[in-house]
Amino acid sequence: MTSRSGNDNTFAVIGAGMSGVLAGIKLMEAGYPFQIFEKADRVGGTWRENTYPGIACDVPSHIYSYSFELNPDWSEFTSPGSEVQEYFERVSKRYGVDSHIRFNEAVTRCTWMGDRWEIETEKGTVEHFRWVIAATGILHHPKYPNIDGLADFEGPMFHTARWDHDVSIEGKKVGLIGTGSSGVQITAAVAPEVEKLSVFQRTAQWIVPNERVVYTEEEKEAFRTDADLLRTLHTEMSTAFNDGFATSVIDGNSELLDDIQARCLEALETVQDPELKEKLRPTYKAACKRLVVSHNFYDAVQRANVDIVTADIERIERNGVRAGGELHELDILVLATGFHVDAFMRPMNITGRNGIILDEVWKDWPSAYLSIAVPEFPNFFMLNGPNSPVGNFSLIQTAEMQFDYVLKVVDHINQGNLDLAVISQEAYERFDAERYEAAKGTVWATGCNSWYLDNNGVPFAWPFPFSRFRAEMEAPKLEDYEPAKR
Ligand code: N01
Repeated sequence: MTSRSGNDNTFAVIGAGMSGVLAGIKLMEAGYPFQIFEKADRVGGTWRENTYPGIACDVPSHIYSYSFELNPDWSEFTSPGSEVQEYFERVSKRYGVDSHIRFNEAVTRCTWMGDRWEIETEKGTVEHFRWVIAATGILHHPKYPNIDGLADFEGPMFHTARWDHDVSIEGKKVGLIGTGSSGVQITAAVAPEVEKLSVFQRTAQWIVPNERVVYTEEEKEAFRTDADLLRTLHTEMSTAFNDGFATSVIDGNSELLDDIQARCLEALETVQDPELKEKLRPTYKAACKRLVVSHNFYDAVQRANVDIVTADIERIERNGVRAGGELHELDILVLATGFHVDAFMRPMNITGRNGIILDEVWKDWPSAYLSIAVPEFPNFFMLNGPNSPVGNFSLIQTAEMQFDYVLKVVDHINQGNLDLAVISQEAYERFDAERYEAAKGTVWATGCNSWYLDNNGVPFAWPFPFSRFRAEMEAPKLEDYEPAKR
């Protein structure tokens, strides 16, 4: 058996967000040498980049934690983004991952050299690694809207993931394009600060009302002193989430989704002005688009200084946005217009076996066997890659399970059973065809436009139950890997 610690067993991990830090901790635990490449100067990924007012986790914090590092100190049921960022920074330091991270060093090229990967970074360094784990995330390439005149706006204008904290919004006329999770959180947070907020809503959203729960000092102390209490809470929340919501979204006719929609409608009823209420009423099934969770959006939009503009945007002008023939004058324009969710590790140049280029393989839409592996890209794995359960389970739990899968495959190869980990074309196509069929029965395919859809309008997220995901991750089907052809 090859030793795990040998130099020829070195991993390159790309990205030091939630899943890259996780990979570092787990590789260290397993005794594999590794190097993490991070384009920015800090860990945290999406939580480092998204600092907009009101940012908070929309998944309960006690599930949005590593299972091996539960956090008794979450301040709220769904804690602010800055706390999530601090959590990742703290955990990365505590486990000694930081010293393995090459900050400010984006990977520009990965080329398969026949028995290892050659990795080049923006600094021009070229190194070789036996294994690559791409932990590059999904929601990190800002999508700017294709609206006439975007460049003509003369005031400050920025995407939500590039919030400019040097610009004060206080007492200003602010325009906000987009009402996804980011737009909704921003609306609630900035409405009391600004002179006027014009929210440009193209499609009404289902808003799930949540009560704001702030943990008391006594509760946090109990979590600190009673590890079982915290562990039980984590387990109960995860089980409820995976057996409940995660199961309902893959069944477009689920009763639970009807219950959720009823709760959303009740919340919508709190909007007093009938005209505004109708503007905010969605015309598709709840959870078709990703549900937006908020306890204060409907309060915010009923303020006298907030205007929900549903007329089509015609163009952006020097001093505002023209919609429905009317110019909405603005000092600042915020683009809450989402992300390019099909980019993954790109624009990195990734060339696999036989000179096959990933960009070519993914020219229609990215896909991967079990969201982890792509044929012709040996020893290359992804965490939260294409077809991952982005709309179903906790992304942290997903990444942990995916990592365990990767380690099992790598160990299998190190035991001399295979030369390389190359998923077979047949297994990839079989999985993809099954996934594609199953996707059509999910709530995401019930007739709405959302970032869950590929270019053909078919949802790309994991369309099977949690039990299948767990089974696939716990026991890799090693027969789906090719015998090596170098
Ligand atoms: O982006 P989105 P997001 N003209 O793609 C509109 C995660 N997240 O940043 O619905 C006018 O959801 C677009 O309109 P429509 C979470 O997974 C997590 O809000 O397509 N409007 C939509 O309203 C989330 O789902 C958290 O008609 C245009 C909006 O922009 C994901 O990130 C917080 C337009 C885009 O919504 C993405 O959320 C925030 C145009 N040309 C986000 N183009 C936490 O848990 C787009 N829109 C912290």
